[in-house]
Amino acid sequence: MFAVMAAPVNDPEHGFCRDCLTPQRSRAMRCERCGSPRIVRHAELYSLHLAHIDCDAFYAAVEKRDNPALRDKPVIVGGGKRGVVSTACYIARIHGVRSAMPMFKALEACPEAIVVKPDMEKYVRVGREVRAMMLALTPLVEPISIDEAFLDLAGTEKLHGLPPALVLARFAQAVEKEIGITVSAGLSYCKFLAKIASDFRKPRGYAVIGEEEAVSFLAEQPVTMIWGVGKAFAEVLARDGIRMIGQLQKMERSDLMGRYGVMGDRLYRLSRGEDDRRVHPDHDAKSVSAETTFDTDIAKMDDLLPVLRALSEKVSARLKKAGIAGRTVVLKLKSQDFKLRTRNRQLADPTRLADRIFSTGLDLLRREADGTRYRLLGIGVSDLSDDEKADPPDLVDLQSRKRALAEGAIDTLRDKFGRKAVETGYTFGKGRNAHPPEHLDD
Ligand code: TTP
Ligand code: MG
Ligand code: MG
Repeated sequence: MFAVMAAPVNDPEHGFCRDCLTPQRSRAMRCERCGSPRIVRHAELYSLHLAHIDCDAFYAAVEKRDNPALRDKPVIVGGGKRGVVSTACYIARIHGVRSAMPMFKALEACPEAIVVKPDMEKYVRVGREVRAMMLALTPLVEPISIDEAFLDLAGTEKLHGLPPALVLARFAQAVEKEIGITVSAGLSYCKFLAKIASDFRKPRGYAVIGEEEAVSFLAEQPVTMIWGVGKAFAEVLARDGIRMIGQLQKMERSDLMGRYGVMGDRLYRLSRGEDDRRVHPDHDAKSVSAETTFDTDIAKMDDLLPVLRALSEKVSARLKKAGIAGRTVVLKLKSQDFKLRTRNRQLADPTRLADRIFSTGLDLLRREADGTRYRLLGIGVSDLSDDEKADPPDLVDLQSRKRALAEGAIDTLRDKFGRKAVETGYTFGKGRNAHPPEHLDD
């Protein structure tokens, strides 16, 4: 029999399949297309956009990827000087092995485990690869540790042609395929619950916590689920008879603050699912810069200038992409005899504009154009911060305001038609390096 009326294809209650990403037309247990049981359904599935992603048994997963002989074995990564477990794969966890456990205890629990020494360099590299894939989804990625980050996917539906919920599932698949490890994802309306959700169905998990259910869901959870409630504070709460978040929900803010100070306020808000912290893009980097080494050494200002301009634009593009700005402009020069010169200048406000980076760099460069032949030129900004306070409208300097507006217009055009489409006066037809090298080293 055929259904008389087809249900709407994107009905959140019908959900989609995490394996073939097909939106479902009914509430059947298995995917109507591929038969997979991995269906996600949730009333708020297509309206939530705050995600938390965390790799599963990260170090161990990387080791298994690189040595297939380990795949079906219990694996513990750790040892070294402190003799503790860094992490254990999920097979070893069945036997009770946990992070931070002394190695001898872990081996008592799981004598057949294979112990692998940590290779931090490798984990950092893989962590960066995962992060780069996140940044392809949105610039709003806030790394929390080597293997996890928050992502705000609001407003990315047009870009991806999919709502955040599906983008997230597709991302998890892509990481498996391209990097060879698995991740778990949590989707919610705030950071607090997105993080809880990603931990909820590990490994290869995907969980959704909506606004509607937040309070009732939290009521059933232990207080240790609240950010900042560690072992010691949980004991303080336990002494006051508070073990579950539901108990906090029944208390007044003034009472909680009277007892626990600032932390009381946090308990009050988080217990009720109130968390308005935004996702702040990566501020780990101490500076953002670009540099290039010339084929032949350059001394003339006319030849250095277009290169400086191109590099400033590159730095600016990166800052804009990451939603950050820098307050100190740093110029770097290496002379023919490999002597390094760095010069910097602090601005009144942080900037992300190519024009301000360039003109400040130019001032610094003029003093160094003393006939010395240079083999390398670099420009960057440090003192990084959010771009919220960057480049305030400058009423005194109308000229710079105009340039900032023009730059916004150029960015829009470049987004649309590519970098080459718009040349500025400096990068176009001046000096020997009129067309700066295609490849600008980092
Ligand atoms: P986690 O994300 O906490 O743990 P995990 O990825 O191993 O397992 P899962 O997320 O699936 O529960 O930490 C990431 C890595 O950080 C972990 O692989 C190893 C390292 N780590 C330590 O070295 N010591 C620790 O105590 C913890 C918790 C993690
Ligand atoms: Mg992890
Ligand atoms: Mg983690």
